[in-house]
Amino acid sequence: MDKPEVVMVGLGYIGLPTAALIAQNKTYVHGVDINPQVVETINAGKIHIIEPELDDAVAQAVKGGFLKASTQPVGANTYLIVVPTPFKNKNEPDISFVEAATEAVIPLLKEGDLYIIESTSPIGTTEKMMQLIYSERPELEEKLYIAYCPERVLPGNVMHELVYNDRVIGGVDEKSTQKAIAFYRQFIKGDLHKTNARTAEMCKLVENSSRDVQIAFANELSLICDKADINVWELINLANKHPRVNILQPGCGVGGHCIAVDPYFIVADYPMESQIIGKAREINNYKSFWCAEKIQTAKLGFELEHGRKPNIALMGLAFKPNIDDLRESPAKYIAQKVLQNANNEEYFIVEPNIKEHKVFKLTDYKKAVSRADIIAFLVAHDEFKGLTLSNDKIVLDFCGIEKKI
Ligand code: SAJ
Repeated sequence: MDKPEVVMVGLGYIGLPTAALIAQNKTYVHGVDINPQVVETINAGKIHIIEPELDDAVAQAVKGGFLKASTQPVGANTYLIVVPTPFKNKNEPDISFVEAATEAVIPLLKEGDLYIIESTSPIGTTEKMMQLIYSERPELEEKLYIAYCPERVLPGNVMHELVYNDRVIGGVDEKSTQKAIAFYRQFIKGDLHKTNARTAEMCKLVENSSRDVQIAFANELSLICDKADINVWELINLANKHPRVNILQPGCGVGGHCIAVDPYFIVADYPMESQIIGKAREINNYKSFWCAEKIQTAKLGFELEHGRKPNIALMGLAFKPNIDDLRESPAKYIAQKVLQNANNEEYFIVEPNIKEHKVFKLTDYKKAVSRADIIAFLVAHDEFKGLTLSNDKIVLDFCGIEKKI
């Protein structure tokens, strides 16, 4: 491989597709990951995550010599930081991976280099990293370009959205913003909107918090409608006939590694001000607990009525429909909670998008539905739509499969 122009630190769900996209453009990319197995897999032209079209993109990039992975960064012109920002203590953002990635590239930086953070980060992180860089390399002060540019791709459609979504790009100064825009312009067909680093950081958090708040509204309605004996699906459909109303769908809670996480980055730093954002998180978390309780109640009711233990089907484990990703999944949480209270009932755990799971014994969805007395729909996978269910089944439709309560 020729001298890399780009170093990509973090080869996960966003870093690897982005590296492949840049490499497809015949720009040399040196990918870095702390996991040697990930590095080995990528260098073999293979991938360690499931994402449509990513396998071909990585295979081509590696074969063409434009993408190489390693556990260590090397010198380049542009450094992209795309590592996770998990939680520490009680829902506080942990930027130690961003710090470690930055520390790893600091010795390699030279005048005129571009350093970009894409990782979801609390407000002020880019400025903090700038201070860290200049504290160790004071001779580079004002001589680097430093910017924040969050990703906003939807899992399952990453390769398309990476190219066509608009991006928000915020430098620590105007020249950094311009330099980062020129970099992304090479690969991205969506519009590139310029701002400052703090606004770009907040923008990412706000996008996901906005969706979380809107889903919380739908989930709150589902709790009210359950008590008020109103079909929430019909209600939302009717309310959405208003030209300026667009309510989202209730479900069994909010999952994934973004929407259920990012709002806490605002709440942790601005707890007094972020009342709605914090409450939305509580409502969406409570909705999962409520679903588990509903299953428990249905189970006890069945036993009282029939004098025997019911068979129970839990339909879906993924964090949203038609994917195999179980990270932060409310359906998985509900299954765990229900199984903790198991008392000799027979359970059928269903997840058509995965073959096997190390904790849950999986059952085919048709078999589960035919053998169960209680069917709890947790995820609206396509396979579950249009199933014929006999009238003697108790159906708990948490995700709108039947659009009946
Ligand atoms: N959900 C509902 N009701 C709805 C819509 C979603 O309960 O009406 C639930 C889903 O079942 C799931 C959760 O919300 O559990 C999140 O799913 P999602 O499809 O809304 O979002 P993600 O997490 O797959 O991706 C989001 C996207 N952000 C926004 O739509 C604002 C994506 O564009 C971001 O790039 C991604 O987060 C990220 O990486 O931050």
